[in-house]
Amino acid sequence: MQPNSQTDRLSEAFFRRMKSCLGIIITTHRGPDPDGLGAEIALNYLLLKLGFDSRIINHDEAPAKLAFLLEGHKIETFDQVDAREGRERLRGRTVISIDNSDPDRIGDVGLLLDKEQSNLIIVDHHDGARPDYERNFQDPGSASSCELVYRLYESAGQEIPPEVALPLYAGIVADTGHFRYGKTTPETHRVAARLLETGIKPEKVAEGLLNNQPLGRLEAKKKLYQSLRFSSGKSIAFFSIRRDDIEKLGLEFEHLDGLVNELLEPGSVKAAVLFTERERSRTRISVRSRSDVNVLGAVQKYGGGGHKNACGATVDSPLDSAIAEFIPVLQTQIGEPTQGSQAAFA
Ligand SMILES: [Mn+2]
Repeated sequence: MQPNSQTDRLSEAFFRRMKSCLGIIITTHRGPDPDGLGAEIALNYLLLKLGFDSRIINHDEAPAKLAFLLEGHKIETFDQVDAREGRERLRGRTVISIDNSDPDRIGDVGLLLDKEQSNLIIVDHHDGARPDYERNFQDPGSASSCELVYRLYESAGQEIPPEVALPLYAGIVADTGHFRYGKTTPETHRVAARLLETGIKPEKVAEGLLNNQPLGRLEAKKKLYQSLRFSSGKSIAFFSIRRDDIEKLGLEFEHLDGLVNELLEPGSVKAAVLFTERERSRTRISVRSRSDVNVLGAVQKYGGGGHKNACGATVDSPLDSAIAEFIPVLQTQIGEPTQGSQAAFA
């Protein structure tokens, strides 16, 4: 994001709204990722420093492999807090949803929202800002939520200590695909540079994000590539895996993160899809595409969301029907001829 008067105005409005809050709960989408976690940690640190009553409560526990981001920081789950303190005591607090504009994706933390969701504030960079944009702090032009939170530190004139710089940097690295994706701007690099100036080690972040996988991920890759197929015009590559196979390998679903990107390695492939069987009649569809190919519309047909080149949806269909239904939709979305009555894929 470019530092400009609009974002300055938005961050001013953000802090103005904070002033009337009795207490703050920071949360992120289910299945927390490095950007959501990094931005939560940094925002919570900032709000505490400014004297607010703030804590982080997520629906899901952070994945174990991201423990290196959480060192020295406290993130609670809704279940833990509910069991210990009772959810009633948390009512009336402002809920800040980070890296997520959809209240349905914050899981049980959404139970703390009032009927009109008037105690919800969104801090997010995903495409498709909500119509009540002014109330929130959203910038779809920003490469990451961590960059947005960095802007809040600047507006507040606060220094970023290394233990906060590390998760922020990790979120930026993760959401820009290591500074490769289209939303990576000069400002992204300037922010990253300032974070590195705190003395954090980029190799620690890279190893934590990339080379910290369980052995089973290699076995999962073998399974995935056995299932590799292409659309009839060969511009879509896709593979799939069953829940059973993931469980047998002792993996969680998030251990497959990033593998779908490998399918874009051939220059002729425009879009890539990973189908994951979540339950017998529930399938997760993860789509990636080349920078000039917008695939968001295809997943939005199924209530999904994300970015134009990286998005997903969860559908109530068994794995095989999800594949049979979605590939022709994606073909149409990217303009690949569906070749009349011919099968959509081989
Ligand atoms: Mn993000």
